[in-house]
Amino acid sequence: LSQEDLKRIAAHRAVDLVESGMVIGLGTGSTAAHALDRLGDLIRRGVLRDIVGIPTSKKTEAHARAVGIPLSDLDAHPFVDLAIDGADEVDPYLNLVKGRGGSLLREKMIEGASRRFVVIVDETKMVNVLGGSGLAVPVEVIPFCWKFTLGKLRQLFVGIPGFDLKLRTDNGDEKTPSVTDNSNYVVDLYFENGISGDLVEISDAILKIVGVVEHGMFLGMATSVIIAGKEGGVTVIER
Ligand code: DER
Repeated sequence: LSQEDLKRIAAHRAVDLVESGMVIGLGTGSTAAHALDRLGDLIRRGVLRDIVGIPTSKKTEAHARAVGIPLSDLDAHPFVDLAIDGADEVDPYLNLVKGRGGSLLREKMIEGASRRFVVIVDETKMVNVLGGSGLAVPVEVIPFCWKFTLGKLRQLFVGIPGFDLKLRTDNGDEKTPSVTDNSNYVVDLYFENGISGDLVEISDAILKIVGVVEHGMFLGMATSVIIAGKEGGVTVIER
């Protein structure tokens, strides 16, 4: 089974939890895309009715519209029944790293407003320690004086071996920063040996930096994780 097959298996298992009449948080990324396709299919076939989707990015909004999922937003639906989304990393406590697709702010808003937040991953996303994959932990920052904010983030982690950070750009040139749906920039943090220490304290310290909008650590938010293993077996971990 390919990684794409595993993503699809996990996504379909999550969509099995959707009932007619639900308000659904629609995640962003390649795994969540399979959930959108499945939802659209079930709505088109009349299996699911009166579904309202709350998209976590402009990309997801376009995809959901294309497959026929009725859409709204948090202003109209401040209480979401179930959010389904992928993750970049999942630790043993169901803490997540998300946002490598740049949608972390809207994802965190919508998933934070959801009664249930089901994370769908293939087994390659499981880590022992957040940041341990060596891939980015994103932080959304305002464009105004982003170098100042980047410096404050660097100060937080100075002295941690293997730490690095850099502005996310479209083509490696700081003159063309990647811009989020909210017209902000992203600074990617890298922890070669994973994030050591109290994740909540680290989260608070990052959020205290005034130019920081939000970060990609989703702590204590997932209510369950659906993991598709390489043989096609599915493991569900409930919080
Ligand atoms: O950017 C995001 O938050 C995505 O949900 C990401 O965490 C998972 O994307 P993937 O399903 O394409 O790996």
